[in-house]
Amino acid sequence: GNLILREAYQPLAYGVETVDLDFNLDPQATVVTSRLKCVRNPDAAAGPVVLFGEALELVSIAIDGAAPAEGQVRKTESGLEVNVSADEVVLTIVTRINPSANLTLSGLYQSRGGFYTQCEAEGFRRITYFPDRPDVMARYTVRLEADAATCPVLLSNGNLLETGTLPNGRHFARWEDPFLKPSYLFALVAAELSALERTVTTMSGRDVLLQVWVEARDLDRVEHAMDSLIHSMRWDEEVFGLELDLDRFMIVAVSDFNMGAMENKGLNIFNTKYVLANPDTGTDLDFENVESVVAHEYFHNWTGNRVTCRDWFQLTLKEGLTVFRDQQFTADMMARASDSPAAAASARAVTRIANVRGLRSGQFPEDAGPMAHPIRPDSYQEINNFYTATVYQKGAEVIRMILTLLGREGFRNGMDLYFSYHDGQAVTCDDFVGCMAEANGADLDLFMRWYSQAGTPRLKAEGAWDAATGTYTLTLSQSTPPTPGQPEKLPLHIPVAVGLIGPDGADLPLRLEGEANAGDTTRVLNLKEASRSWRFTGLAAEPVPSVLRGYSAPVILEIDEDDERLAFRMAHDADPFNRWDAAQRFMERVVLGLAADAAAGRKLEVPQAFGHAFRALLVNESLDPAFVAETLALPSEAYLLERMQPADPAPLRAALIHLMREVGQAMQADFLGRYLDLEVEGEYRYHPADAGKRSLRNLCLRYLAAWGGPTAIDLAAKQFEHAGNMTERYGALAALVQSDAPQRTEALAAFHDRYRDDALVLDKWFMLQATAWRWSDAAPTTLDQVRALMANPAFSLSNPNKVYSLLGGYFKSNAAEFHRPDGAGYAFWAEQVVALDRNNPQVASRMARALEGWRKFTPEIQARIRVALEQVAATEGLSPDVAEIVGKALG
Ligand code: HT7
Ligand code: ZN
Repeated sequence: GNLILREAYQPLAYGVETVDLDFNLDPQATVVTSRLKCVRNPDAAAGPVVLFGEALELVSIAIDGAAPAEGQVRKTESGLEVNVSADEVVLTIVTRINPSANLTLSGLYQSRGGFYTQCEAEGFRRITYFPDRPDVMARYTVRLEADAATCPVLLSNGNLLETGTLPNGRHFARWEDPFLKPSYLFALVAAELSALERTVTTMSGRDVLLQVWVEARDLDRVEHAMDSLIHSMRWDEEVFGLELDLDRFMIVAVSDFNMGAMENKGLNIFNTKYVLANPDTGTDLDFENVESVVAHEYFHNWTGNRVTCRDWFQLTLKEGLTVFRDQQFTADMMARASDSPAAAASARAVTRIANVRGLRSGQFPEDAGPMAHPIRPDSYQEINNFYTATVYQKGAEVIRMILTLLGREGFRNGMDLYFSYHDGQAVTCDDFVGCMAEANGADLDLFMRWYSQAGTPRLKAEGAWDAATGTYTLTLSQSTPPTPGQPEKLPLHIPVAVGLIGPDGADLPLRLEGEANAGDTTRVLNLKEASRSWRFTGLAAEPVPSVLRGYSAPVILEIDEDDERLAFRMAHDADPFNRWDAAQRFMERVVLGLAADAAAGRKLEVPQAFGHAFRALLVNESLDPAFVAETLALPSEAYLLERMQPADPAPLRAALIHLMREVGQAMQADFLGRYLDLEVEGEYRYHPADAGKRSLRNLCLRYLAAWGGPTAIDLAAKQFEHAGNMTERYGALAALVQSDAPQRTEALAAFHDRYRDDALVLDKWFMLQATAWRWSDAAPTTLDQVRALMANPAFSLSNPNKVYSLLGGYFKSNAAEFHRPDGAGYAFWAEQVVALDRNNPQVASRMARALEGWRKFTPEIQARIRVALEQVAATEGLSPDVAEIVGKALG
């Protein structure tokens, strides 16, 4: 494929000052007239005006109002080049496009009769010829004309200037965006929608209009998105002093969307999944996701829009930073609802745990596979493939480490400096880190390696106790495994938060050699070399180290801890994150041990020490239920496969099933006791305290259902029947789907009937069946079920949400079924990837990525996967998106 290199960046010879767009909207033949004032860039080498274009029909082009001279406009592989000699030139370009035939969901497309755009990363060039790069920032005006009956609402970025009616049942609207923006932030919507509206006053006293636009039938599900938007605005004002800069801010929900949402200036467009939620249709998790995605897109207004990326290699500049901001926001929102400092700390930890779970199951596999890249990649073939867990989640971890190094105030000062220097500009990650360093007089040169080195670093911690001197020496060593194109790795600057726990379980005040007094109980040690030791003095007895508290760096911690020590930290670690992590480590050890036994045909037995430690947490009523639920939930299969060498899904699944069954049975009375105690009285509200109870309650139900005794199945069926909200209904269904009891079929049918016309809820129904574990060999295979579900009238291969739920669920969240020994899962994968690729390469590529980590499996499994990868790779007319994934996988 065509490789784009970061080092090859060059500014364009001509930028654009103003853009005036006119859309005559029609499903099959939309005519776009674009008037561009192009201006020579004094900092760039001389050259033509470069315009990108894709899937466009050029109707006409005029240069300063006149027809071009012979040879003045040249067609290139990627668009047009216009040769001009003046420093300023006005191009008037007319193109014709067919939104109804655009199934890529990039550019201008149709969904349920309306028109919507998605321009990031390179969709604008599918609308009109344009220097479609983020470093070209311009002022936009937009005129929209459409059929008034089918598209009564006409929206674009910025402020509404004028509306009016026209002959032939048509109408128009004119919009103006007062801020400079890159083309990827352009948006329009023309559809039949209704809005929930609020007016709020910003910190400087301006009244702004907020609107959430949805189909009229969904108006009873938008309140939470609106509340989330208002909370986000307040938070950004309070924490970063950042205010909404427009008079109007709009969110629009659309059913067909490739990703979660898009931060277009003043006109955020969202996948319905991240807008719509009410107690009957959305789980607590859905409410949480809506809140964080609304916040994420809103926060982009400053980190992304006011200051944007110079080129797409800098994507983490806006994405890592904005994910970091939305994670901080969520933690604050969770903590705010707590009634004591300890509860607030636990609530924050629960947010942190969710973030780290996501990193371990989504980003670690990426870092260990053929697509491994630094948070700022050096090259790509298709930019759409680089909206990755590495750029987003690991990018957020890197920002979080900067906060750890500089402290709250220092970080805020760095942010302030960043906006003072770069507002209205398209910049690089060096610019951002440069501001952080300058504002704090800090040296972040070594830290910059986090931007250039791929792979998950291993951090080894070893302790040595000297009873004679009361000294504990902690040695930290680091190494990063090779990744494609990066055989050798250099040491990174790793902030390691450390505590020492005394024999009674209490944290010890820490005193490093040479210090006069003991200080805090958690200290950040800055590891900058391959290995270094720290000596803690003044200790009365050998301490238990608690390393990498709060997960202070995105690394894999290697520390030798026996079962007893893990149980001790599960019971006592004062850092709630590490307390959870101790439980995860214990579970991982037990599960991988059982998997090895299963592979060797040995009898499976859960170690007693684990049972005791697990039970102690289960029955501990003084702990936040949300936290307990996290500590008792198994690590994800995706993460465990990463830790298993070689990965083998079948014995792993046998181990997981065995563990859940045995624990469920052995502790049935405790699970039942907690289940009964945790019932939430009163009307549903989305509140962390209630959500935590529901979460632990549903977890108890899952363990009980895993055991499978008749009382357990009855309990789940009863919860399903009497559920007062979706969290309880879905929790019960998720428990029942595990069983082979007749109640499983009944509940699935009842759920389907109740929500037969509700696309988002049916996505859950598809997903649950695609990801279900088979608890008996007598049950029909999941592949047969997935195939059958594809024939359901509610399923559609052209709706990304459906594909992500059913096919994504099967390919990515059901390893044992997908990797079935006959290879039928892979043949199905190849068939679906190729079919999807004909219409929507972005979605196809996301499905294709399910097999990128194939080299971690046993040789037999690899041999079967290779066949499928080669089959896809050999397909004619493959998109660059899928070609890059399978090419790198095989390469
Ligand atoms: N910045 C947005 C990215 C996005 C996107 C990228 C490629 C193709 C389709 C897309 N839809 C949205 C989302 C975000 O990070 O906020
Ligand atoms: Zn984003």
